[in-house]
Amino acid sequence: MQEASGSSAAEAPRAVGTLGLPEDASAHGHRIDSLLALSHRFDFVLATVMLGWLVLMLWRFRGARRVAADGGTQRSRALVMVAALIIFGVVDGTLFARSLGYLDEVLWNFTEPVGNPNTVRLEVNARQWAWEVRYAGQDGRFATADDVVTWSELRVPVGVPVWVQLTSTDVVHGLALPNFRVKLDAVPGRVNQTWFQAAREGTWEVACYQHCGTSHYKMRGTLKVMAPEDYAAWLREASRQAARGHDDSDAPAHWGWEWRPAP
Ligand SMILES: [Cu+2]
Repeated sequence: MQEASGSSAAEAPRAVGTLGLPEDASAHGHRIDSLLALSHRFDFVLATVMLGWLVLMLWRFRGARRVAADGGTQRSRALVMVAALIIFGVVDGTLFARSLGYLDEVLWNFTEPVGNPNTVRLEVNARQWAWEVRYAGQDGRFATADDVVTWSELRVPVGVPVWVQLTSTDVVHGLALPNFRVKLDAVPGRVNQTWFQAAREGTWEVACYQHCGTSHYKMRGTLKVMAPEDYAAWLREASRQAARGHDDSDAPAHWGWEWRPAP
């Protein structure tokens, strides 16, 4: 067990990109952002049409003293129904299809992290109120004496897949990496999985997105994206220190598990 940290949360930047979203520092986050942007464009067009229609009608009937709805004709009702179905099909159909594409090609597609020999694997244990992050250490295996554990500080190298397995020891927490468009529930008794890839170096924010108790706000951490050689050097030294300080009798510290296969 090694490297208790978490004091550096205040350093995390609050960069803001387009649409007021947190700056995207990931390889695939732009796909989420473009879906949101598309959704906003649909909203804008529909709101403009509806408000325009409202203003037009106010103008058209401005002199009327008594106006009663006549329910329209059969033809006008059919036209409204057809227009509503077309709008629903185009707007929701497009968003649905593109969301499915993202799920199939990125979020639920583990061929990239499984197949890439440089993939970094992390076991994350959420607890009230910190993120315990476990790295396999020099032997490449989890739940062994040279595992490195950091508190509320994730470290990953840039440009390679990061495969996360996540659980919780107490209540439901939510791992959020806003700059990487990652959100994943941490549920006691199960191991949830996701993956992402950092596009550039820097320090980013980690948050808990489930209200998990009175000190929920303390689950703010940092994600450090490092140059691969810096990451390797850090892990080598931390793993050496961890092996030296390993204590077999410290049962609560040994929460790691054998790496699970991809879902
Ligand atoms: Cu939490």
